[in-house]
Amino acid sequence: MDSLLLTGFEPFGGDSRNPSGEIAAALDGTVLHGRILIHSLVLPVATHAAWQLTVTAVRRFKPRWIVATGVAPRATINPESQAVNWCDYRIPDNSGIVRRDQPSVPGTRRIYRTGVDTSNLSAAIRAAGIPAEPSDDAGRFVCNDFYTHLLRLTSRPTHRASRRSLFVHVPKIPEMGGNPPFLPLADIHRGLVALLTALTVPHD
Ligand code: PCA
Repeated sequence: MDSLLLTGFEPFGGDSRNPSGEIAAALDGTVLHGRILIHSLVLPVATHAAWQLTVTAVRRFKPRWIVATGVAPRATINPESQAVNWCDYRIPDNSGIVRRDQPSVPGTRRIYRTGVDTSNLSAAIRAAGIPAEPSDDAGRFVCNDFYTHLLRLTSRPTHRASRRSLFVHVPKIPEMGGNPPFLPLADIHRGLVALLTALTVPHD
């Protein structure tokens, strides 16, 4: 059976919830199209530790797709079309590190793009009744930092998940409090299942 690695993050910045990690954990063991097994990881909000765990899981599960998710104050689900190789953390990560004005990976490209069609996937989420649109800015915090590492790894043509890795930002849930916009957890869950189903649809 093929596999798909799905990651989400733990809560951070004083929040007690993070829908990305909760939904990743809930989808662990789900089978898509009767032939693709989801392996999930809930990652610490600290890029180095999160990336080490991901590399270990990629070696173990050899996924054909890697979908990473995180929460951001957005009104819609946003498949991210690119990572910018630049960090400018506005708050410390969960290990207390603040990376200001520095590259994520020194001495390499400034921009990494996904090979996945973010417009198609957004349309698939909307077809399930959930608001979605592509984004070209994953921020300058841990999610973008992590996405730079992910796209750099999977830009190698020989990688099993070459051009099949993606980062998705999801909105906050109402239980997190603070300012809207929010989307209910069940809606984000449904939207991500629609995305994963469309991403892995068999072409034969
Ligand atoms: N969102 C943060 C990091 C972890 C998460 O869920 C971000 O957008 O960078």
